[in-house]
Amino acid sequence: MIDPEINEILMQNKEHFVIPASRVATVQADNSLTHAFLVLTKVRYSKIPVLGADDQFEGLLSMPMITETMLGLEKLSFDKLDTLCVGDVMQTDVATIENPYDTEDVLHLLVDNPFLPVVADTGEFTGIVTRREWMKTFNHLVHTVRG
Ligand code: 2BA
Repeated sequence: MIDPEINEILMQNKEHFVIPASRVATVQADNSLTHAFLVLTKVRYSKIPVLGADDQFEGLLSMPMITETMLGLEKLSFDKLDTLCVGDVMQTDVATIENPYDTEDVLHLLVDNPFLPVVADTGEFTGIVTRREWMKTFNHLVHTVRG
């Protein structure tokens, strides 16, 4: 269990915990892989959320998931990029959180995941919690706690 006094200091930074959906780069599950290839190249993030109808969270997409479909025996082929869509290749076994302020849960999951999608109980994607923002929170903590 996290010490309540420590948790209180962590929560002083709580307005920065979530990057809202409006500021997160995403693709739609029914987008072609050609479109997704261009988006990932442009935004430069290694993995981004995939959304379905009504902003429902569907999964995550990275460039290797796309380039895997281009591998031939001796050369790369772009042929499948227009016939397959994001939903065909995305990762669906994804750790998500409903409550971004559940410190215990978030810290455990951020060990193995660089970011966590925040998903409401309705399935709607509302934003992400990133390691970067949490590192800033820790920085604040270690400069605040006195022995
Ligand atoms: P990565 O793309 O592997 O990025 C690792 C770290 O590199 C990021 O950590 C950030 O500090 C920096 N970084 C990478 N691309 C950046 C860019 N275009 N602008 C600014 N900084 C960039 P975090 O900020 O902790 O993000 C962790 C992961 O969360 C990222 O891993 C990415 O997969 C995802 N992510 C973060 N912000 C995002 C956003 N606005 N839209 C979509 N995905 C995002």
